[in-house]
Amino acid sequence: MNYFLTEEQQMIKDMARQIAREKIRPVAAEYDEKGIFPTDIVKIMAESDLFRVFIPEEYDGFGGGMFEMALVVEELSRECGGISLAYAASGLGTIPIILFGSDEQKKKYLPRLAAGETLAAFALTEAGAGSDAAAIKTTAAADGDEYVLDGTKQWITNGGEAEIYTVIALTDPNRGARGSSAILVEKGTAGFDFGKKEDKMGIRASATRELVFDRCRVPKTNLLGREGMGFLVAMKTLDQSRPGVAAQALGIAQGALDAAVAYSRERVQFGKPISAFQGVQFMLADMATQVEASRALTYQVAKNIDAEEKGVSGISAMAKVMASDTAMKVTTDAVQILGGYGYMKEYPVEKRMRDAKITQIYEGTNQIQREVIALHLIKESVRGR
Ligand code: COS
Repeated sequence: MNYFLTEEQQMIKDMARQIAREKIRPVAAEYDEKGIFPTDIVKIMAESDLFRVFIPEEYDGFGGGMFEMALVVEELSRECGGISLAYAASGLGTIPIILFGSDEQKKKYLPRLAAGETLAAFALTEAGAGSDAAAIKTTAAADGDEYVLDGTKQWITNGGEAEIYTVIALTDPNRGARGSSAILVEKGTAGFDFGKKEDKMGIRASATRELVFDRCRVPKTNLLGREGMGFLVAMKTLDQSRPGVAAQALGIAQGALDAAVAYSRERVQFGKPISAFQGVQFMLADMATQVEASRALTYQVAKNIDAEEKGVSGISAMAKVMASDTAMKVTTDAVQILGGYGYMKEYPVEKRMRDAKITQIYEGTNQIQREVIALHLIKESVRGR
């Protein structure tokens, strides 16, 4: 379907597609199997200016937004949902700086992120605080003109690889969600270390690590926004970033659909390519319809976010739910169409099924997304809209 991209958006999409085909495709299976972080591909993305697309022009970006980021993430994810995540998770870590950073903080960090010299990461989750994001225990105690961080963050994407972390920690542990703050911490700061690297089902080329803070001192000037705004920073960041997960899911689904269509034309059974059988045709038709519907919703939601529409939590959650449930369904059906071959590592669909699964879980489980959508609906109804 034609989405009437501007010339610049088409160029961005084409550039991401080219990198995906020429650089990611040849290494995707190996990086997945060995769990290799794609430092080399990140460098190529940086040289091709892909990290600039969602950063404001005054900080060396191209001035686009979530829509441009989504175009890139989708194309990269068509070849590998793990490698694309180094890019997407850096986007997630950059959003709070764009939304809540002071001019000084933006000047310090955004040009480096735009150039792709360094990656960012976002650290909210802890062992006991996943869906219940307000249950975090990591503290940031004020001491003179510094904060002293103590605690452990879990499952942080780009952990160990990123240089800049937005960490949500309690500056006032007695006030729960309202006592949390968002604080920037740089890799290399004394008292900031990395725990074990996780061995995952999918997205295996991406780095998922613990962040361990042990009397880690950072200047108070690293605070994003004001003290007590941490939960708001986290929620607003996730409202913006969830279409990014949708775009990743969309790319994974499109890649699986492409593989299933191609295979169905080549695989001959009962004297005909299996694409001639209605049972397979109906599956492909449903897969394509779900992918296109997810794309339309994801693109539109990203555009609404970029237009600074208020109250996007509901539609942002819808895009994430729709695209990630689609990715799970489409990748599972692609494995079915490839049959026994689909189950084998030699063929590139079982990996897509493994990669798709996380998109229903992270940046808020799809159960949490449905809760967000329902609450939005009810609030709108109370307001009589
Ligand atoms: N934008 C702005 N404010 C928001 C908000 C949003 N999207 N969502 C909640 N808030 C505000 C609420 O309005 C409320 O403010 P007041 O205290 O002034 O009334 C405050 O934040 C607390 O909200 P609520 O009571 O709804 O918080 P809950 O603890 O019940 O949690 C959910 C709400 C479940 C939506 C939240 O915890 C969440 O998103 N969880 C998933 C976290 C997640 O995505 N984790 C994945 C890891 S991060 S990669």
